[in-house]
Amino acid sequence: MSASKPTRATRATDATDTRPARLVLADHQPQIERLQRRLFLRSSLSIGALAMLSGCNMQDNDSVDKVLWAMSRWNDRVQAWLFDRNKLAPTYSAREITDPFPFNAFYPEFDAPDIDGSTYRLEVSGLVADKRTWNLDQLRALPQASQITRHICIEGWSAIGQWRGVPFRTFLERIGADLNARYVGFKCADRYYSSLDMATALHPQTQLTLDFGNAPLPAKYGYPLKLRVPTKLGFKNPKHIAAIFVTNTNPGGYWEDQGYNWFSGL
Ligand SMILES: Nc1nc2c(c(=O)[nH]1)N[C@H]1C(S)=C(S)[C@@H](COP(=O)(O)O)O[C@H]1N2
Ligand SMILES: [Mo]
Repeated sequence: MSASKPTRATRATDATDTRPARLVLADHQPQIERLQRRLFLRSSLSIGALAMLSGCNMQDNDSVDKVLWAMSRWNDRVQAWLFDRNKLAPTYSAREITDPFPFNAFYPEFDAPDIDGSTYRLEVSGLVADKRTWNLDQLRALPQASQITRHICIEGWSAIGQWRGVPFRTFLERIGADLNARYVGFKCADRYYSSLDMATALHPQTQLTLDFGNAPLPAKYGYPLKLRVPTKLGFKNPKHIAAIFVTNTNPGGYWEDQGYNWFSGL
């Protein structure tokens, strides 16, 4: 961090801020909470630890934020490096399925998008050979697989569900995606968006899901198409997918861009 380039504002605070660290820490509480969410630390970070890690003036909100984002990106790289592309998420038996399954979105259930399956087209773009759109019959004609896995939401609940659909690797191969690209991005019908590292996109349990239980996805659970990623937290499982793109530029995500750790692997 460039503690060597203080702004005029920080120099002014330096000279006058003789408050105890506890009060300075209180000023930065929202940023520290965001950092804790990114790093999933249970213990509190002290002002001293943060200052030491960053070598950064703790009175400058701008540079504090830059340090926190830099630490989160570093954390993404470590998690990506630790990710075992062959390790499977636990699977469960049919009698362990959670009923009723919880709904979650950034809006209430009655606002879930109402999509007409007969006119629905999935868009494909970016680093792929075949950019044709897909309708639901074409997606159902691809090989399908079923899984009973646990969905874990960062808000503090988890539930076991059954999903069926196209192994995402099969889909990426079918569209001639550049499998050496770094990211796959998702745009949803409700303005939600998210993205995955390519290793997770190619993981054997990552699924382009059409069915929940033994029926098409209900509106609240992502009709007509969602991504099921049992190796990631729930917010990295986009529902109501409208477009998929392959890219080398990190597309971020709805919660990711508000401070939730981007990798969020389990
Ligand atoms: N399109 C869309 N996808 C989304 C969300 C959303 O608000 N919109 N919320 C995410 C979050 S935080 C969770 S926990 C899961 C909830 O999925 P469920 O309703 O099937 O339990 O969807 C994820 N995918
Ligand atoms: Mo969530």
